[in-house]
Amino acid sequence: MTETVWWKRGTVYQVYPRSFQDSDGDGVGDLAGITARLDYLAWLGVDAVWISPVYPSPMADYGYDVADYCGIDPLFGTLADFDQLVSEAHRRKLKVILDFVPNHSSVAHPWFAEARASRDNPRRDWYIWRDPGPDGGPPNNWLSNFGGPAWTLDPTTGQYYYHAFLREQPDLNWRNPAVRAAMYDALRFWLERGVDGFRVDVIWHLIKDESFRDNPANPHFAEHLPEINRFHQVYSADRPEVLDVIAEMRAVLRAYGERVLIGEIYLPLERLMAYYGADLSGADMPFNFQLIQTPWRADAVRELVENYEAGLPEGGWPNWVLGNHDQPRIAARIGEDQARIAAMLLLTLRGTPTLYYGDELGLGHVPIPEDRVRDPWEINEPGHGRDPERTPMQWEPGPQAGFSAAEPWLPLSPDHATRNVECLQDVPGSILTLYRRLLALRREHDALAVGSYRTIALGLPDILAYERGAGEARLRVILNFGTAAHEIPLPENEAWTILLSSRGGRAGERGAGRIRLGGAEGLILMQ
Ligand code: TEU
Repeated sequence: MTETVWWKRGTVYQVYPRSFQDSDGDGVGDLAGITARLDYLAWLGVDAVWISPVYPSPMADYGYDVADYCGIDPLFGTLADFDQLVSEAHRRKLKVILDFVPNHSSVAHPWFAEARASRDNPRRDWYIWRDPGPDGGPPNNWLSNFGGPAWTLDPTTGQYYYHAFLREQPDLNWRNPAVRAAMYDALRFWLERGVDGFRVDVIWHLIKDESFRDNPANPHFAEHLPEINRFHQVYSADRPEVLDVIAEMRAVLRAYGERVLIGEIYLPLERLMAYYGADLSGADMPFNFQLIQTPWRADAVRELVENYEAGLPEGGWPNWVLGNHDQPRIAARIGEDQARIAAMLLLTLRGTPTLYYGDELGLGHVPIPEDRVRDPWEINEPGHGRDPERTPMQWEPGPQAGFSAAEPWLPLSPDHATRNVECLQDVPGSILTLYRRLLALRREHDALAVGSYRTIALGLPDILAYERGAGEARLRVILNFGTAAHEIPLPENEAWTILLSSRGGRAGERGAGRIRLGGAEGLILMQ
């Protein structure tokens, strides 16, 4: 039971670089800022930092529109700053994972400038061009994830180009071997600089239906949903050939040893599992967003964990995440008390956990005044914006919470004077202390890091309980999703010691048999 690959044992911490730490006083976070905060990440006890895109970009989608796959945007710093970040991270035994955005470039990428210049340009086929439909409109019914049609007519050549996201984000043609070769070279560029892996953006989108068939209507579409849900995205994404591409990508990484490939995949469980690839040739970790998508109830989460575990291919390594820069924050979804339970769940389930910066402070939904909206999705489809979960990290009680010397690009949470690292780091019962303690326990106990998982049936609807085991060691996790206290019936003659309570205190408490569990309390017990 000694899984040694770092990304199986390790925990990942996602940094949204605009919002972590500003070092040059322009109100936007940058690479030197992240470097300056590496000691914090080491103190917290994570193993890897995943950085959302920092490539040169017009920032139509805040970096997810890349104009050069082998550079750093001046807003974030220089390649020298990047190298510095990697070496300082490695000095602290932290891995660095880059966000790679291969599905689409920016319209400002020189490749696209060439491609759009003429129909016979050698780069034309690097993107996806189609003649107008019979009525002169878009070639098919595919929609943009950010609202409106996914096709934009380019007047120079009279053809439409395809963009699964903004019109500023034209999709690359991954059926073209030259595109693949260029993108694999870009991966090597960063691998050579010491990057430990990639989180690959919308990896399930890379290949589209060869004949561009219309997507079928979704009978469950409701007006409150983003427009993209009008159709099932069965032809515009998740095509079987994408798995060959991912296997090629993975092979590029493997040539450099233990580098990890994490794929961003929003698909139902059965399809998600396909992305481990035949004989595990695919993504090392197809991102598992199920905790974000499942209602926060003990029975629902229990079922989800069991289904996920059961659905894993032989040898496939699990992973879990509670939130990211596209999703309402966990504390906003379920409240801070339950966010603590969620932290305990995330860090005690079997599989690699990914934390989203600020969740360790219990950061919630930050209201964004109309004149400060930044996310283009919010502008296209009000109500779906992602700014509230992208606000600056809160470091200290002082001005701008220590994030910047200037007004930050997005507002701070109104509670930043108290909800910040400095105020919470030494407080025994704080959520930050809880996260740190959980991360430490994961390192101390093989049962948590790499052990087996088994649900414990207690017959209490609000309680989720499970056992993690490695060798002789057994740990029990008992999580109360409700507000009522319970006496938990454990076998009479079984002694236990509390390792951690989600509310603080109680560590070291011993007993046998029944144990008291407070409302909204989570416990880790050692047998
Ligand atoms: O997100 C892809 C994606 O599918 C989400 O936008 C999703 O549609 C939404 O969160 C609803 O669940 C990735 C990046 O994470 C996102 O920030 C980018 O905007 C997008 O790709 C385009 O690159």
